[in-house]
Amino acid sequence: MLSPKLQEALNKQINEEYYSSYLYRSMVAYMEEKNLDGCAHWMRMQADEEHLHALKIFDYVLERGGKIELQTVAAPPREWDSPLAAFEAALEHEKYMTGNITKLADLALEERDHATNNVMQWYVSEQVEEEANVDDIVNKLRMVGDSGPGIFMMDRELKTRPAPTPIGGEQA
Ligand code: OFO
Repeated sequence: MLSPKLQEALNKQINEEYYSSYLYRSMVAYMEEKNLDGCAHWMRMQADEEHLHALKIFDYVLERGGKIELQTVAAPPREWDSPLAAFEAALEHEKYMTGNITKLADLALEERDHATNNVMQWYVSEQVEEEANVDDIVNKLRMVGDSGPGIFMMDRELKTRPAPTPIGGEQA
């Protein structure tokens, strides 16, 4: 059985993951408006992945006999100053999410709930990968600057991002 504190924190994290998905979905729309198909595709894959992150915790809470309490998902921003600014915002957001996951892993240890800590370790590794991926894109976009051909190449590269693997198999 989940402790009340952990149940509340996991429900909050479900909301954070849904917000992440919503944020990236908003970035999809922004990139589409800029005719950056590859950037839009990358954001779409990220939004789908965050949705899977929410579902993984959702299913875990149910598996532990916990109560799901879905909350209102806040509206994300709709505009950024540039595609680079959107990716910078994505990087900041992932750092924020890493902080949330770390707190949850700490709480699981405090509550001596090793099963929840185990699930959180999956998210810890996932966050390392996500931060590294977005950081790489931010660095490349900074290098490219205003160069049209550079942005064209980057956009083409981002279009190759594969879809996340659904939960149940080995998840992306
Ligand atoms: Fe990228 O945030 Fe989920 O965990």
